[in-house]
Amino acid sequence: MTIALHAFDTPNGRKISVALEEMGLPYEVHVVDITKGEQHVPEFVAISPNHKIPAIVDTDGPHGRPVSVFESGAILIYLGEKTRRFWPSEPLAHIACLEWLMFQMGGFGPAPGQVHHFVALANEDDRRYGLERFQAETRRLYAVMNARLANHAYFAGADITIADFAILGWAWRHARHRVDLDDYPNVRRWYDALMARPAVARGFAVPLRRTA
Ligand SMILES: N[C@@H](CCC(=O)N[C@@H](CS)C(=O)NCC(=O)O)C(=O)O
Repeated sequence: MTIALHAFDTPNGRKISVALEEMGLPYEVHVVDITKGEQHVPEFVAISPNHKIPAIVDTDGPHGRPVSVFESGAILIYLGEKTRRFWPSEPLAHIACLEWLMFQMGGFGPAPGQVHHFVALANEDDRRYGLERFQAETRRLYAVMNARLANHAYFAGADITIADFAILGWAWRHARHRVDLDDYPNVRRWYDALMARPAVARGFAVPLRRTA
């Protein structure tokens, strides 16, 4: 059984490499260089119809047949169900895991992603409104996370879940969206605890970009 991970070196790609490492699943990387338009190649679009990374192909899917999955949240849930790891069965933790996974997919990803876009614009007039709007929203989301982590070790409670991997992928880019984690001490504590895990380090180290 091998899982093919089609991804690039971005927050949404890293969520999945971290989860695969933490779950101990065998996988191989297929780099999809989105800076070169490889997300539009028909073979990739066949498994990711929205033309975006990440996507996976599991040769050992349901009924023992290959299956492809796109959308990082769907991939994390698929892997959680497959392994029964980082995917709590206890009902309250299960609900919390889903809540914080959806929080990431719906907000803490789209908002900092816009900061990454506007920050890169050279023209100050073009960037000002968008940067102010999405930086404010991104910082508001960090404050929400900081409040949650004031009395929970991880987003779904006492244990690490796929919601943490989802949020970590974006928190990993905090400097790029101009957030100082020291302004959010509970997020800082959570971030440092996760980044200290060997499997998380492997998930961030696996090459998702071609060197040559
Ligand atoms: N909701 C999607 C978002 C995926 C996404 O935005 N991927 C970006 C890289 S992080 C991408 O492939 N961008 C290429 C493009 O937009 O052309 C998910 O979570 O999987």
